[in-house]
Amino acid sequence: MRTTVGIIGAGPAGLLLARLLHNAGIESVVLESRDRAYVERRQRAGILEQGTVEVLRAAGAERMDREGLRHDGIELRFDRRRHRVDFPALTGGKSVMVYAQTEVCKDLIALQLKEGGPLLFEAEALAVEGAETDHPRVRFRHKGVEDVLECDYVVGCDGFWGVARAAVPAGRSSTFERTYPFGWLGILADVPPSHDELVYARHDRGFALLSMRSPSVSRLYLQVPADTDADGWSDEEIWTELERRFETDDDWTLRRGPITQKSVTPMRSYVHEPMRHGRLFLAGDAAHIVPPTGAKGLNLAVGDVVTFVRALTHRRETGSAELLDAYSATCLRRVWQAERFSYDMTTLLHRAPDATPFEDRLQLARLERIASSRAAETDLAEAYTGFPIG
Ligand code: RFL
Ligand code: PHB
Repeated sequence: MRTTVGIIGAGPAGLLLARLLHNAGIESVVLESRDRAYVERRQRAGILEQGTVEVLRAAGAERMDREGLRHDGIELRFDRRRHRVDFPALTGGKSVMVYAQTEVCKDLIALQLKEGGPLLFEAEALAVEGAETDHPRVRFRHKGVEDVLECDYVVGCDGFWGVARAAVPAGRSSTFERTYPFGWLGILADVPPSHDELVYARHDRGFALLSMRSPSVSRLYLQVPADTDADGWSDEEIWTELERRFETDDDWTLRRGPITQKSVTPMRSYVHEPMRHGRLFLAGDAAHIVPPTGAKGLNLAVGDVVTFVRALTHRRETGSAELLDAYSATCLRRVWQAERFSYDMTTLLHRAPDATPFEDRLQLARLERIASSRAAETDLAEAYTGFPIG
């Protein structure tokens, strides 16, 4: 098999990349180790930055505009108080959209199968070879049979556990990492969201987040110890703990409903530099991970693939490899801003197991600062709604 761009992974990064290349008239083949149902059901991100919405809209994902929910703010909850951050007022009109990653993937898969290049499910990449030559290859196994995909470029969109990153020699790369001593217990529940915007709560018992998937489905998270088994929490215990952490001095109440899914996610910050080795490019979670508190992971993946497509188009139109050569540095500037913001949001809102009373007071002072200073609040609103791509 031969193609121009070999794409490993059909998460949001790989699927969007295939679509953008198709729209630019560039051939690609996508290899995905899992089956279609698995990719379409994996519960993850919920928040799209305005820039991400614009990219997806231009790519042809039109259902998003019918079913996505535009959000103009979030609520910070601490000390039994509520503070709303008004995005458009602070950022000159920007907002975000609640539209689940599952739906983004369904839309892009449907488009690709209808009019794009090959998208192979149950095709596991085994290794990337020849990244330093003009003819990189991906060795893969499709439904039990081994094969080779010959390419001009390979883009590793295979997430944190993929194989692409391993093709960069250890002596040529650096990694920067932090793991947190807690995770998130996430649930989906068949109950209308108890608030019309997301609520990020800091509580002495730990962080809690109220999000949603639609006007009738809630998505909620609780900070739990990193090694927690989701099945160790009964539905009753989850609702009671959520209620405690969201408690306010007014008459706000949390609506309960049947829990349809629960799982625990570890929290990590991670960056692999550089994001390119020869003709192998890394994009999305394959190159970097942020803790989900800032809602940045999927949005970073979108920025990476947009940057790659711009660079490759520039190369084909002008003959200049300047933008391809700048790919890693261009992406990393935005990546590190998202790393910083996600770290700040995480340490602002979570309670570390060994937190001292001094640190508790500092967290409250940081929150108080955001609630009382337009400058501090604007900093949060700008980062949350997204930094420009490129
Ligand atoms: P993905 O989604 O992990 O996709 C990688 C794909 O590669 C496949 N793969 C392989 N295929 C072939 N051969 C191999 N050897 C392969 N190895 C792996 C995998 O099966 C998979 O299909 O990476 P991608 O595309 O870079 O997308 C990144 C996002 O998924 C991720 O950053 C976000 O989900 C993070 N995230 C959030 N991001 C946001 O922007 N906003 C949010 O609100 C948000 N909330 C979240 C999140 C992530 C969470 N979890 C579970 C980690 C909330 C949570 C709880
Ligand atoms: C989600 O809806 O899954 C979600 C929303 C905001 C976050 C993280 C996850 O910060």
